[in-house]
This record gives sequence, structure tokens and C-alpha cells, in this order.
Amino acid sequence: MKRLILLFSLLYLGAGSVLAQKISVKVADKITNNPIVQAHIKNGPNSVLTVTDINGVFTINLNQHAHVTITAIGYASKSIHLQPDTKLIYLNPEVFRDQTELLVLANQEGEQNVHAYHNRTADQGMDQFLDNIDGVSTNKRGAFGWEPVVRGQSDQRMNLVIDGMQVFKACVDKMDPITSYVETNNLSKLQIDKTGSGVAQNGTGTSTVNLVTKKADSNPASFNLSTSYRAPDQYRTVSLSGNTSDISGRNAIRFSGSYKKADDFRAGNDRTIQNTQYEKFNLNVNYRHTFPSQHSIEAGYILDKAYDIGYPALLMDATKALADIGQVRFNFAPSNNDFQFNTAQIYANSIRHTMDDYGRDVANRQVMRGMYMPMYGTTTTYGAKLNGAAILFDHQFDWFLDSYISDAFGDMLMESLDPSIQDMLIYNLDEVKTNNASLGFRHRIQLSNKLLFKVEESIRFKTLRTDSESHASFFEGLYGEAPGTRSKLLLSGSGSLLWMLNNNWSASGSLVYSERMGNHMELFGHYIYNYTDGFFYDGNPFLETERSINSDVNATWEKNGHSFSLTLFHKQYFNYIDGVLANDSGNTDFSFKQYANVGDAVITGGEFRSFNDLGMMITLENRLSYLFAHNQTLDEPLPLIPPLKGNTTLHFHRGNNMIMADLEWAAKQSRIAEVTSVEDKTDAYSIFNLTYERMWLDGDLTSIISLNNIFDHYYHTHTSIGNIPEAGRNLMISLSYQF
Ligand SMILES: [Cu+2]
Repeated sequence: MKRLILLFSLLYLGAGSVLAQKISVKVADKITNNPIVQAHIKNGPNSVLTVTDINGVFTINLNQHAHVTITAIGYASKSIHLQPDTKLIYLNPEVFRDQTELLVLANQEGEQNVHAYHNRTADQGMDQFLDNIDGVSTNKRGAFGWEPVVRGQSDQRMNLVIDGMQVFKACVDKMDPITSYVETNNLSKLQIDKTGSGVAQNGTGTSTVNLVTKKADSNPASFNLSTSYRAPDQYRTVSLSGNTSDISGRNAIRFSGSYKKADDFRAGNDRTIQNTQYEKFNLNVNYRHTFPSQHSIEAGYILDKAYDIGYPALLMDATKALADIGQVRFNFAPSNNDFQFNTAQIYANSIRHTMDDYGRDVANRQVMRGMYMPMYGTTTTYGAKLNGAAILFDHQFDWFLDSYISDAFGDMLMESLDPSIQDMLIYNLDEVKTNNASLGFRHRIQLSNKLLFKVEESIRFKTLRTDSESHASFFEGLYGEAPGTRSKLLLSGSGSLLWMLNNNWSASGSLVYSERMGNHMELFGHYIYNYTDGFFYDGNPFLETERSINSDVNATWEKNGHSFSLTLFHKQYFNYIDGVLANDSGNTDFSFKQYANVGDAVITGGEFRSFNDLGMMITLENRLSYLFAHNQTLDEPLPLIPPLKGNTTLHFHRGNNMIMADLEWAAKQSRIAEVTSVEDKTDAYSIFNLTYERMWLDGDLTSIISLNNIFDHYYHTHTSIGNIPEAGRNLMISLSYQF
């Protein structure tokens, strides 16, 4: 099969030279010019071809491996197409601890340190994966589309991007977090910047999660077929992915398609949770062409379609959620010019969302009784990004240009059960346009052998407006002033320091200043129901800039397979944007809130992580996170803040077998918001999971059996809206075959 495909691609794409050609290449630090020893030269995630020697040099046969990826601890990895005249390759240092790169690959050797994470098992979904990372939690409204939260900040207070692209939700009820558009088998890594100190790149200074997708590899053909089945919710999934390239490696393509479907799940004590089913289809294609000049161009496309998704915590269910996400990226060849380009990217995406309550008993509910209210929402976004490096007066820095425009629309039809009452159409968002452009700089300054300093700054111009006269006139009526185009100049900046005390100890700290304009919902949303407090929200175009200062310190100790890492942070918000009771809310059946700057708020807390190699191929990992969040003006806790939580994982490895025992727990949460929300206290819980993974046929076939919530505990997390419980005991069987 492999040969046939190889022959096929050979005929199509033309064969390269067949003369044996060995070259020696040096790998060096971009800033210090020092050779990098022990850098790994790979042609796939798990196959190391060679390692650089004491002079930073490796030798390779160009005919066999023209396209390689170079990785080294403390450096950003680099994929490169080698040429007969390639002599020197620079790697960029990437040693700051805040920019955690989460590896999604199953247990890869050499990556077992405190800063790398692993997907618990290959069959785990994105939601569960995120939920188990320290400092990250998820807001849930059922079995599908959990919304990621970094250190208590979600949605508009964090950046959630795919390959750096802005993608806006189309559902005004947040049913469609964009994490649902990337399947874990298409994820190459998760970049999580908890502090937001990567200001030059994220443009805002807020916590950032970047889902970096897998790209086409210059490797001979390989395919993967995976399937899973879980009981009792009858979750079934099948996915096929493949990668192939021509013999020269200049043209490479990767594709992946997956389908999944689940019925209602069962919580502990055999209680079926009605209306938690879903069905989803995902397609991902990536193509890359490398030019003889070393430049390369990539094109990527994601299509995601979800149907019939139950949201038991909400008033309605999603009937259709569609996403088209496309990008073209140009990677410039490395150069030693004083001014250079690294990548140029253009992208476009369209998200459409349809939901209704036709399946609900609307005659007997408390909110919006006696009417159906089908809703539709869509967002369309276009963006362009350009970045590079420059040297000015002997000072080297990276620069980032980022711009996007986005258009949001949402409507709701109110169909009364009483035929004598006329239907009414309400626009939640009508021709609401966001324009954003930012310029960022990053400077790395090596103060000494042991001390590294990083400064980033960003200047951003953002505007928001509605082009709909009727939508604008609503806000004029509410605030006595035409909203026009709202625009703001936003500044953010960060300073980070890394101190390598000795071979075992390192310490780092950062300070981030951030300015935030409200988003399209906070400024121009109308009649948007908030499930957490039961109020209908109206936007406020006249909001002032919300500001925050985040400080963060980390200490890490690492030695021979043991590591400990402790991070503490403190974030102070000024002009915090939240809903306040509307003046005239007493006159109607519904309770309204309007967005306003409500004063000051604080979020503080920390994370602890340890990793211990206990010998005999046994490893132990512990993660812990805690948050304290308070609205200082109202003197009450912020809503939806997870309690102290953690997990402990034991891994046993024996040849082709891996057994993993995992304990997940959370303390009770009694700090609840009763004025700004209607929260209740949540009990502590702990659940126990077991996974057995075995490789067959020289590693081509992998089988995984996982038994989760073994003691069938009935529980819910504090961030589960409507206290929808988690799944009870369930058994999942997965098979994955590579050919
Ligand atoms: Cu929705």
C-alpha cells in the first residue's frame, strides 16, 4: 500500500535527484550565536534521525531526509527544508515558563518534564483534556462544548484562537466555544499563556489559549484509522487521517475526517440525564509547498458541523452549528538581514448557529413562559497577520502586525402559544462590526548567563459600531445619545524576568498591564439571556476601558526525573465590566441588566505541579490549582470560580503496556456570588479512573480501555451551570491503526 502510494505521488509530482548527498549543518542560538548541543533532528513526532554534537553540528543524507524538524529544550522548534548549501540554522530561544506548550501526543520520550503536558489518553476529547490542566477549568452546560476558563477568566477576558486566528462565537448563549472546532487528533500543541505576558503576539495582555493544528509533513504516506465506543451513553466515533508528500518533500498534504455521535449520558447512581445527546462531523485539510528558495506556503481548511446538541442547563438546544475556517500562510526562508519577515497569514471564517426550544415544555417554564423563541446567529471574520524580526542600533527584536474585521448578527423570533398574540422578531445583534489593528514588539535581553529579561508592548486600535439604524436607535433610546462608531486606542505591555540559579533551580516573574474595550456583546448586545443569573442583558456602547495589572512568580526545581513547580499570581481589575440592574426593570415581567463599569475586582491564586520518576518505569504526576476571586466594589465573590482542585496520576510502563491510574478531585466551593449571580454552594468530590493501553503489531495497532468514575459517584462541578451532573461509571474502548 505504502509503495503504491509512493509510486503514485512520484508519478504525479516528479522525482527528485537520486545522487547520495551528505551535508553537515550547524545549529546555533539566534541571539548568542552559540552552538546548540543535543538538538534533535526529527522527521516525525517520534522519529529522531540524529542529534547535534558538541559543536552543534549534525550530518544528514539530503536524499533521504530533505525536510526535517529541529527541536531543542528551551528553543522554539523549527521545520526546515534542507538544501545542498545549508550550513547554519538558527533556533529562537523560548525559555519563558509562562508560555507553556502543551503536547497532545501520547507519552513521548524526552518530553517528560514539568512544563510539558500530555493528553491523558489518545481517545480523550478536547474538553476533558483542558479541564485537567492546572490553572484551566471549563464552564459546562451539558455534555458538549465546554467553555475553557483560564484562571477564572473566560470568554471576553481571554483570547481563544486557532493557529493565531480570531474566530468569534455565533451563539449569544456561548454554546459554541471555538475549542469544539479542533479535534484532538488534529491538534499538534496547545500554547497556553496564563499571564497574558505574550503581549506582542496576543495584542491584549489577557490570558491566551492558542490551538495549534497539525500541518502537512514531508513524509512518505502514512494513515491512521481510529474508532471508539463508550457505554452507557453509546458514544461512538470514527476518524481517518493521512499524510503524504512527493519524494522531494516539496509538496505535502495532510487530511483528517471524523464523525462522532453520543446519546444521553448517565450520571452516577444510574440516573440518565435527558437531552445530552449530540452528533458532529469534522474535516481538516492542510497542504504545504516548499519553494527551492526555502520559502514555503501553506493552506488550511477546517469544516465542522454539529447537529442536534442537547443543552440541559439552558432554555434551548442547538439544532445546527456550522463552521468554515480557512487560512493561507507564507513562511519566509530564514535570513540574516537586519530586517526580516517570518510569516504572513491571511484568514477568513464563518460561523453559523441555529437553536430553538421546540423540544421543550415552554408552557410550564419559569422564564419566557408560553412562547417558543428560535434563534439564529452568525459571525464572519477576515484577518491578516504579519511578523518578523529586525535589528536596530545593535538591538534585536521581534515585531507583530495583526488586524481583523468581524461582523456579527443574531436574532430571536418570539412565537406565542396564544394564536391571538403576534410573533415578534428581536435582533440580539444587528450588523455589529468589530475592527481591530495592532502592532506589537518583543525584546529579549540577556542580562547575564543566568538572567534573561523580556519586554513586550502592543498598541492597538479597535472600533465597534452597528450599521443597522434600528439597532443603533435602540441604544440611543436607552442612553440618550447615538452610539455612532465607538473607538479606542488600547495599550498593553509586559516585563518578564527568568533567573536560572543553577542546574536545578529556576525562578521567573512577570508583570502585565492590559487594557480591554468591551466586546460586541457588551457594547451592542440586546435582550441576551444570561443563564448564570437569570437576567436579560442589554449592551452599553459607552463603556469605559477595563484595565488590569497581573503579577506572577514561579519557582521550579528539576533534577533527574523529578521536578516541582509552584506559581502564584495576583490580578487586579479596574473599571471591571459587569451587568447592573436596569432602572426600569421593575415595570416588566422580565428582569433586565445593562453592562456597566462596576468598580474593582481581584483574582488571585496559584498552581502547583510535580513530576516524579519513581524508577521501574513508574511515574507520578500531581497538579493542583486554587483561585480566590472577589468583586471589591460589591464585596462579594465573583461567580463561576472553581474551588481548590487537582489530580494525581500514576503511570506504569512495561514494554508494550501502559497502565494509568488517575484521581481527580475538587474541594467544596462555598464562596459564591448571590448578588451578581444566583449561585449555590458545591460539595467536594473525588473520582477515580483507570486506563490500560497496549500496542500490537510492532506498534501499528493501539488498543485503549478506560474505565472512568469507577465508583459511580454522583457529582457536579461548581462551574457546571444548572448543576448538571457529570458522567457516572463509563467504559470506553478505542482502537487506533497506523498504516
Ligand atoms: Cu446557541
